[in-house]
Amino acid sequence: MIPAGLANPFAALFGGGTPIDFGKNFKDNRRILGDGKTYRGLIFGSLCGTLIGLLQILLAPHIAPYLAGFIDPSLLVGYSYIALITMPFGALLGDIVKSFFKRRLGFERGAMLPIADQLDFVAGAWVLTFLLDPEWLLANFTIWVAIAVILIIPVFHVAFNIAGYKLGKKDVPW
Ligand code: CTP
Ligand code: MG
Ligand code: K
Repeated sequence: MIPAGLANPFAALFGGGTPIDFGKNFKDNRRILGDGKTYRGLIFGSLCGTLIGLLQILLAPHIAPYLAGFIDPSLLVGYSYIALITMPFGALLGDIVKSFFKRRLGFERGAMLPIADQLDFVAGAWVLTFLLDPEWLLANFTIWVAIAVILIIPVFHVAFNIAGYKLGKKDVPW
């Protein structure tokens, strides 16, 4: 989940420039996606997420011996090179789909839409990975992992958004 969760903060850090919707409006005369969804954010956000995942794979054999005895081995997630790409890329696709619906509901770019803003990336990451590597997703993500992820996310979401605001990378602290 770390590569998926970091994709959006990295998009905020390196994003900007040409918006994915090229500034165009939808039938309702509102932006299709808005200026908050850019090609640079999508590309660098997914790329950085994948690099973080590679780093995890490299570090895992060195960390695992220290975890043995402390945590239930069934909680250790094996890796998949497909998921390494689909988790962060899917996360940002989920974020884009959410923005499409946010615009249709009349929310401006950056407006807060609780729950959707926090869970968009989880839905996107899991759906895309389910489509391309269902075996890995179903083998590793039990209901308990899903519950843990959903409980932990709001904490990180708040922390990262405040950090992004303080760094001047976000206009609002959410
Ligand atoms: N970002 C980007 N490209 C993406 C996703 C994010 O450039 N594909 C950058 C944008 O600068 C964006 C910031 O990361 O403003 C924060 O992302 P997010 O909170 O997802 O976007 P919002 O600005 O809140 O826009 P929206 O209301 O559409 O979610
Ligand atoms: Mg936002
Ligand atoms: K988001």
